[in-house]
Amino acid sequence: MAVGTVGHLELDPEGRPQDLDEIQVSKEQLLGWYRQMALIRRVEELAAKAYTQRKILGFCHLYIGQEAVAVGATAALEPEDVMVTAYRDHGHAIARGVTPRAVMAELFGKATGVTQGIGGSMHMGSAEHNFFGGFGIVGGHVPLAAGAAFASKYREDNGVSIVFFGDGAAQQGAFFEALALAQLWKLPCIFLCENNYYAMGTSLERQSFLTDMSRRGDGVGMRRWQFGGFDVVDVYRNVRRAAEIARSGQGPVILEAVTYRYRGHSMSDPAKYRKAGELDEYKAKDALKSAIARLTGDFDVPQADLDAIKAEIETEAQDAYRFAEESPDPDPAKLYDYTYADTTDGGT
Ligand SMILES: Cc1ncc(C[n+]2csc(CCOP(=O)(O)OP(=O)(O)O)c2C)c(N)n1
Ligand SMILES: [Mg+2]
Repeated sequence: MAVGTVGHLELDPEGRPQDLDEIQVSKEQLLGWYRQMALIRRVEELAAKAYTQRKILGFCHLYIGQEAVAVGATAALEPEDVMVTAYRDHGHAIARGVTPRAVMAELFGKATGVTQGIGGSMHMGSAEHNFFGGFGIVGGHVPLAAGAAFASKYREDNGVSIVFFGDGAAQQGAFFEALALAQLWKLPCIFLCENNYYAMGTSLERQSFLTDMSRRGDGVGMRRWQFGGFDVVDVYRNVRRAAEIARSGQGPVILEAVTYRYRGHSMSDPAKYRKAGELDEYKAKDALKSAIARLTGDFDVPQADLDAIKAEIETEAQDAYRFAEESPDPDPAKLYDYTYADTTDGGT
């Protein structure tokens, strides 16, 4: 029995905890999440502008439309928990606490970027934030989270790992292997599929028989459920419950957040493959609109407060852009740092 629809997918309630509404969310929490989502979007809008001006080169995959997933999921975890994601990673970095300055400078390939301008758009990462990337190999990053979860279990440090991946990645071999071992060893890991309906230009129905990727867990006996990923409060509640399960030693959980990306796959994709009207249908469920509706409806937040947040965000995003523009390029002498080991003087 379906409990509702999100887009053209029926939401499957099987396995989903029934007590999610009991998880309280305060006005301050929701204001913070709204601010983060709006900031991520504005930073990416400016990144898109910089890309068209050739200030950002190489690949650049925007997260616009999916912000509620990264923000809600990050809020549901502890700062010590390990987070791993794919190449659509700018929003996850900011949600994890990396500054917009460090993200934008990384996009510009500058020395002040979060990975010193060496990684670029697809390889955001910050050990300080327990944010382990940012990976370009589709599905290849999923076992890394299982490995981090293994480390947590081995060290008994009470940590949980989360990995974000796409619907396309849920077809990849390394992904299946990670699921199998994580379940066998009852690792504290959350596998979170951001199903945005497309793997590059290929729609979900054309690339997968099953369209609820949480069902990938069935084959290994993993706890799994699916939820709508447009409302940050929903995301928070679902991931909170998954984290409680994983942290309590009951083993991993695989979740699917149904979401949608507004832009093309990357900056070079005009996204002409979409069905007519599809984009507008999803924009009606927009994460920022949903948060505003909750803030004004449930918490009586006045419009003036929301306007003030918007103005702050504009200042912060513009500051990040200027900072990136004015920052120095990386030192060419450091080109091979972190690529080759130094074997001079007997080093190995
Ligand atoms: C192993 C591998 N195969 C193919 C590619 C090329 N590729 C880059 S992104 C992508 C689609 C992935 O789609 P999805 O996992 O749904 O993520 P989304 O882009 O929707 O966030 C493909 C096939 C790659 N980077 N790595
Ligand atoms: Mg996808």
